[in-house]
Amino acid sequence: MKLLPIFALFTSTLLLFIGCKKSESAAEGGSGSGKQLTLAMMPKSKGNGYFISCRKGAEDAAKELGIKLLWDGPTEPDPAKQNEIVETWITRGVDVMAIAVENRDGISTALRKAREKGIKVITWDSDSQPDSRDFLVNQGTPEGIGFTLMDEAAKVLGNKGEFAIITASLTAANMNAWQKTIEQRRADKYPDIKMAVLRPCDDLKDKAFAEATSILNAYPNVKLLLAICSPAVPGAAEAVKQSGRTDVKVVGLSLPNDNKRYVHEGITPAVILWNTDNLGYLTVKAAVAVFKGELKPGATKFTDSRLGDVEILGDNIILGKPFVFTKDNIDQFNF
Ligand code: RAM
Repeated sequence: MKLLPIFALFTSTLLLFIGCKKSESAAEGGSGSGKQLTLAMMPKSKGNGYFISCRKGAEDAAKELGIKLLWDGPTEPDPAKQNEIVETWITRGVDVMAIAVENRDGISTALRKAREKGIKVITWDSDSQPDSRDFLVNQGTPEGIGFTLMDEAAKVLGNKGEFAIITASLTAANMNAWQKTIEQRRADKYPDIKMAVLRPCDDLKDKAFAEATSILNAYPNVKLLLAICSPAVPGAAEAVKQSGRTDVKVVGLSLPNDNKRYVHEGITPAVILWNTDNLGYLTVKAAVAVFKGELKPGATKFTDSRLGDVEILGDNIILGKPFVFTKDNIDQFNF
């Protein structure tokens, strides 16, 4: 019986030593053990156009750095599947992981386990528990995104009336962070605006369509659908279109290409987003820098050849401010 703790101690010391060896001298895409550095990167779901768009930037950065990029995840949002893939990557002994997290609390144990095995872990787009990763690559601050959403919603509503929120899930950290800052902004600046109801759509367009349709029927005073996940904006807009309601508008976070027709038809006055290509690109650059020991907790900026100086707030690497696409500028963009 007495042996076990010693064994565990020995093993963990040994694994710690291997972990250190891994990150030493990882120049030019190497993992320090002579083999190519392997970064395992996971979207919330592979079928979501938003993450497909992020992947392009990730692939470009990986090519630039000469590293091996593993891109895998559930086809549709599935927290258990995310855990499963993390376990597979732990067994495989990847060098560093970058995870866009569906269920903040559900995945954190697996990520801590990866770190105990000497694997570097960061999150991107949506966070895990902070003690289960080094950094979050965040597309914007919660205030930057939540306040922009509420300000655009207020503009459409004329600073009064009711709106509804269609979110992706109740477990995703990014969704919960934005809901908080939307409410903060509403309470601070728009007391005559009321949030009538919030509905999750599992980050699926068809489900967002169904949720939007039931909101339109159940909440006749709701004049704006605030869709804070990318599949929900075109889903909600199609629901408004098919309902024939001309008194209800849609605003939300989504890709310009998926919403151009609804913007030009006047159903969606504003689509808000960031440069998804740069988000994927920055995530790879940051992950490799963490692995190489070039980016450590406490850093206040990250300087990159393509993106320049990127601000770091605490343990959040901030891509930048969101952009508002409208009928006047949306055709200038193609993603
Ligand atoms: C969906 C996902 C993602 C979020 C975007 C805005 O694609 O929920 O996490 O950042 O919407």
